[in-house]
Amino acid sequence: MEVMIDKTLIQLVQGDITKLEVDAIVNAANTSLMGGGGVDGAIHKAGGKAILEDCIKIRNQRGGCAVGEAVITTGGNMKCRIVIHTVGPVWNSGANNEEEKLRNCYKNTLTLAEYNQVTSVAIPSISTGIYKYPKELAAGIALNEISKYIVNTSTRINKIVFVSFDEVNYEIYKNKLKGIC
Ligand code: AR6
Repeated sequence: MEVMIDKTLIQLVQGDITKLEVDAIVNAANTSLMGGGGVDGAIHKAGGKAILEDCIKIRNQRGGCAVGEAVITTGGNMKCRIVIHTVGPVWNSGANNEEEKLRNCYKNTLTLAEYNQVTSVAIPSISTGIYKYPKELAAGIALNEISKYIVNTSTRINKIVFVSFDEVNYEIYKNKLKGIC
């Protein structure tokens, strides 16, 4: 499924983000930036050691990446030019400002993408795996933040791909996107 919001194409895709031919892909990392499971593990595996080397440099410079923030590395062996690593909140019943933190992930990711002349970006469903953010809520936040960003900025990002690993999440995104068109 795809729709236009202003001049930006929004696409929904089900599959493995590491295989996509886009300028940048987004990683759901942790504050250490030293890799992990889920999409983080898949990205480090597919991208190779150049990604970890960049992450180590960032750690040495600024001690990692805080929740809601985003940092950039090479795409290594993948087709994308860069990886934007953002750290989502761990779900704690919504009692710990999780929504604001997740919104910041999307805002800061797109701002950093723009700053690095990214024209197309693929984004997984941040926090909805190991960090257990409810998928429905997270998809609503993702689509809402991205639409706001497009409408409120004169963005040069011409394609944003939301990547769902599983069908359930893909259907959730599809229904939410229909709701905002
Ligand atoms: N392509 C696209 N989406 C994927 C892929 C993939 N290859 N693999 C998983 N997903 P998660 P989090 C989906 O757990 O919840 C790591 O250990 C997955 O189905 O990767 O933010 C980090 O180091 C889910 O919808 O990230 C952190 O410690 C979404 O990606 C922690 O997990 C996010 O799931 C971060 O947890």
